[in-house]
Amino acid sequence: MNKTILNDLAVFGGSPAFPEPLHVGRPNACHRERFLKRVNDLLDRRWLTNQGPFVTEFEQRVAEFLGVRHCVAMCNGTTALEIAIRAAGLSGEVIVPAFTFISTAHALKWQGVTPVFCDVDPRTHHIDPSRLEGLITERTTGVIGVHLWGRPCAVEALEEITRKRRLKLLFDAAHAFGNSHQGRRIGSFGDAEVFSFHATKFFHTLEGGAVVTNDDGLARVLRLMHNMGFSGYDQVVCAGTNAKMNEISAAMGLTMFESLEAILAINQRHYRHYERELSEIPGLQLMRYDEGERNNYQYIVLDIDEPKAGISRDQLVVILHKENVLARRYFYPGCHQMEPYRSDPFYGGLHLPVTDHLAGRLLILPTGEALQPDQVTGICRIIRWVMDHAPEIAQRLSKNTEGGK
Ligand code: T4K
Repeated sequence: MNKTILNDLAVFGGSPAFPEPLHVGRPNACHRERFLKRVNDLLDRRWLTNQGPFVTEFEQRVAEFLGVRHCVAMCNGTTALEIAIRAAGLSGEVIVPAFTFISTAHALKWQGVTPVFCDVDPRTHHIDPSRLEGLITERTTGVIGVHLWGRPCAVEALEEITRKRRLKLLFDAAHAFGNSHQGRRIGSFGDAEVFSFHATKFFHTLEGGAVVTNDDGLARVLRLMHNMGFSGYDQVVCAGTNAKMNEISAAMGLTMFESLEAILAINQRHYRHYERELSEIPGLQLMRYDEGERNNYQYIVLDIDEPKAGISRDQLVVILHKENVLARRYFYPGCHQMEPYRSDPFYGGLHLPVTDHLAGRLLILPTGEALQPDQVTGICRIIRWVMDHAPEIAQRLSKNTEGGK
């Protein structure tokens, strides 16, 4: 793992530091015996989906855990967003950040609503409330804030603007399960909040998601819409789709709850480890969490300031990948630079300087239960070594790229 000369780097022909890839988003394991026991139970019961007992229990656990009145469990986070959008009656235009996973924008588009991209605050990486009002038109019906990296976005400012302008407010809380804002768990802000329980989330149900809300009327519509509008046998009261969570996913969710504290402790330990190892390196900054709040620490976000670091984020990603550290460029490029938005004339001339700036310099490192402390040490050792030799490495990499042209 030790690198002493440039040629020791895998990118220049050396051996990779790790024999197997280290992934961002490697699923956390649950207590296998308890999960398999639940799977056996549901098979014995022959109740596999359609609001089975595990889904009902899972919904109750989530609602209790978050301190919210209603939880409707769904088959994934993207569909949960779509249903929240429909159930809340969003139409026309809805304002969202472009610095997010593409699902946030696509969920609107898929429902025939136009996402209007707002730039983000460079400090928080969240939708910038000071830019919001300038984007509101007579077609605007709502705002979707994203608690990116699990850090709460400007909840109060968004609530104030949307209340004043009579707009709906949803939150994409895909990253924020278990986290808090001013001591209150994320989940009960706005009209509704949406979680993802995808396998790559620290708390998962294989695939899965949920919409949570304190609004009884909205909860009723969400429940109808996620099951084809059925209100009982042979009775359909509105248009709907099939977005139900199945019993195996709920069994996984219930089992994950039993490991939640242990996984949070591992994530926090890894985060502190990275913090110790990567502090005071010129040009590198590890994103901080508000230590006064609950945090799931599921994203290790590193900011690379190329002029100070002497190497670009993209060069560092190439180096790490060759060493079998599959760091990710979340969220590059911003949604506005992806199709169908990029070539849609509606977005012609759209300039989101902060989004583009962040998308060009952030890097996400592996964490989670599958990662061992000595692997964190190894990842940091490579990064530090690269930073110590950044100008020479960057120069050689650019030469190689030019030579390859
Ligand atoms: N809103 C936001 C803000 C989101 O971030 C997301 C999802 C959503 C909404 C939508 O929720 P879902 O509809 O997904 O429930 C991943 C996840 O697929 C996605 O859930 C997540 N955000 C996003 C941030 O990351 P990719 O395309 O980067 O994932 P992928 O397939 O490259 O997986 C990451 C790594 O994990 C891989 O390198 C390998 C490893 N892996 C993955 C899976 C699934 C495993 O080792 N085992 C596995 O089973 O999107």
